[in-house]
Amino acid sequence: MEQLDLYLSIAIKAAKMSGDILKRNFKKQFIIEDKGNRDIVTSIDKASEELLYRYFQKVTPEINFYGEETLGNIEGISWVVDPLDGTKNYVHRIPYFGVSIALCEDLLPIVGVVYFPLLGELYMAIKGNGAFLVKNNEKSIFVKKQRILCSSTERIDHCFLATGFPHSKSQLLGDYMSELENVLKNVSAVRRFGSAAYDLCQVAKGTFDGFWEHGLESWDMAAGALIAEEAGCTVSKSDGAPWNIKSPTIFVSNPKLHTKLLDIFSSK
Ligand code: 2AM
Ligand code: CA
Repeated sequence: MEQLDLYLSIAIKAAKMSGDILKRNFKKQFIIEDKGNRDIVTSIDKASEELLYRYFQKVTPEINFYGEETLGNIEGISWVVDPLDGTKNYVHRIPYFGVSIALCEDLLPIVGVVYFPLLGELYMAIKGNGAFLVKNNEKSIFVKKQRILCSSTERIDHCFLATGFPHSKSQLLGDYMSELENVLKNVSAVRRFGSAAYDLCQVAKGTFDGFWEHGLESWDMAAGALIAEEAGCTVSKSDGAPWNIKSPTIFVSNPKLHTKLLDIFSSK
């Protein structure tokens, strides 16, 4: 087995274990703490990260670990994880949440897994090998691994986009609102789900033609960005320059639309 295949299977196992924690506790009572800046963390985010940390330390002690709740070391080769992406959805019992796991080398993802346990969808990619979706059946058994591809929409006025608000960074709001106004005047529609990992996987699957957000963190997008790229998307910063997991802005779309969309963003 190739080394990256091995790391992918480790990431899938970790995502399933973490996803089980998220699913099991979804309807239960849990502790909600204030992180400041109108952000929150639950005892389930923490339990999921603890599990991921322990598992990765045990099976890949040679690899660094960097998670949203405990941080760590992102340099060199590192697991970059969001133990619960979509915490506010989770707290409000909305099923758009999941666990996001990326293996990164020098700030670029090379393996990515995102699992949405209530939707029964697990997305995965290895750099250079395409992107895949595996679904759960009614008995929670994973079936039907299928290759996923981005959309082929070419017309801006047909374009269906996802975005996220710069919720915790209010200094970004003014520019974002004028950008959003310009986008809304040009595209077919814009949706906002509250989980960057979900948005990115939906662009990878061709549901959305593109996604953009400012003020993101590495754990929000590392795995989803690789999955989108491997599904054929172009991933960049908003000026078209190469993206990495420390770029706070991500701009993802099918390649036919990318330059046209960048033009709309730069003409605000
Ligand atoms: P989280 O649930 O892991 O914190 C980018 O939008 C990320 O910010 C989302 O994936 C989500 O990650 C978090 N987020 C989204 N909307 C938010 C909001 N209104 N307040 C705080 N965090 C939010
Ligand atoms: Ca999170």
